[in-house]
Amino acid sequence: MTARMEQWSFPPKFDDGYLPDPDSRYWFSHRETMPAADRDAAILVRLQEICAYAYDHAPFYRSKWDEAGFHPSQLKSLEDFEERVPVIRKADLRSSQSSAPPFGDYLCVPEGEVHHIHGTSGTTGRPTAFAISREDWRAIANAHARIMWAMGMRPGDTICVAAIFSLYMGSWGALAGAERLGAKAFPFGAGASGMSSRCAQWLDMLKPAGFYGTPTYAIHLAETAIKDGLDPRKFGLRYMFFSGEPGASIPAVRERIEDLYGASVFDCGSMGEMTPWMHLGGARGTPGMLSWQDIVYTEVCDPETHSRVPYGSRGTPVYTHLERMSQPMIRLESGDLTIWEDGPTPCGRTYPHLPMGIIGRIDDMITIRGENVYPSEIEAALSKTDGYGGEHRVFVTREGTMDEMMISVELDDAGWQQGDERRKAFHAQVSRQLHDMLGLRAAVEVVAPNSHERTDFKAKRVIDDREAFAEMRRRQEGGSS
Ligand code: 8LQ
Repeated sequence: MTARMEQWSFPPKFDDGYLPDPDSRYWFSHRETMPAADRDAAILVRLQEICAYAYDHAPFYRSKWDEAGFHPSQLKSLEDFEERVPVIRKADLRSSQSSAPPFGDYLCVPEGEVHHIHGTSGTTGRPTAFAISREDWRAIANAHARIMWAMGMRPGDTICVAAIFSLYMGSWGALAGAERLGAKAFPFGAGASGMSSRCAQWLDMLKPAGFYGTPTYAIHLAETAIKDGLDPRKFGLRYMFFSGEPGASIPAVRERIEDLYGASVFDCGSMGEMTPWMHLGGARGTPGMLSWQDIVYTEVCDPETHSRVPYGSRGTPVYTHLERMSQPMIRLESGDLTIWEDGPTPCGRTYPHLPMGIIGRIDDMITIRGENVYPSEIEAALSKTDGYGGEHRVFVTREGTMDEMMISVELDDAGWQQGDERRKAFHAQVSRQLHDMLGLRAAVEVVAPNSHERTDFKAKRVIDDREAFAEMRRRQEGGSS
């Protein structure tokens, strides 16, 4: 069966001139639609190759696996992989890079082959460097072009990349895919002051078919365009694909963006480390995201045991690269939360399916009076409320021994103009929605449109000072003032 899998080899080799038949909905029709069990058999062989390769080239994996009593020759089934191969965490990568700088002892190619260096933002501790070889960059471009094809983008389409061009892999990954697809790449970027107005102006001029950014930014950009007297629906966008944060798989947010622009919205994205990060990525006809298992083998696992949870259940994705040679990630624990369903999907692909996308980071879950809630669920509830002005903030604090939450929500312009009655009604509506959808009783504040700051990157809507509070209390109890 592997004989019929298109461009499937180890090390990966791609025909950079290849394009599918223009009428095909699939880039690699066999790889995408083959029986899942046959694909799993091919994945097992690839995992054996990748593990042997990593064991030979990366002291990082060799020492971890020796310690865990695993040797690649023991890998006879996907269950062996799940049971015997320990997960790795971002902290392991950081510590490997601090003891073997700059790329860690999991760099499996000579440093001379490194073609791009990217990395994490490093806002929490030491940043991690991603060293991507030339061949891996080609693999990334090929994978992304393939997934963008599934969303409906075609050679010749103009694709605007409206995300910051820095170490962030989002913008660069979208650009690499657009280039490989034979699209007209339009790397507008983001991040400098005044760029949103100029972006709206360029979109109005160029009428691109595709747009990439974060969902938060797309909403901000539409608001900016409208303020500048432009109609985002006249940009002529047909496909908008998003990564970096929840939103594109939250129905009310997706509909809001579709409505603002008159375009189809697709969700994608896993982690910078896992580039080609579009391996979790949407396709025309299937809501949410697919897990493109022949690019990155994803297991949705119990966060404690790291064993796969049954389809239909919640768990955390654990990722393994199948088409990367420079810093292959083998069982990287994401710390995110999702639900997976078995394929096939409405688009005819036989991959597992994440109908709700990624719900959020497990660590971001907030517990208020025994109720657990994710920030994306609050966003979903507010986005469904008539009159929602587009931004909100969630404040979590500790009063006495109780955690308290307050949600500050913008009312839209039309509602705000209507005065007190409407504001009160909106307040009641929001409180009811939060209670009915999430079981939450939170204090609500209604504020004027544009009260909360907008961003061109990933939104940070939760302000949680419980840790600072606990920290202060510990200091006080420890006797220092
Ligand atoms: N994260 C990323 N994509 C997400 C999505 N579609 N839905 C919900 N949460 C998502 C370069 C790509 O944009 C991927 C990326 O953002 O990589 P980062 O910067 O390493 O951040 C990874 C985290 O962003 C994930 O663990 C998710 O929590 C979130």
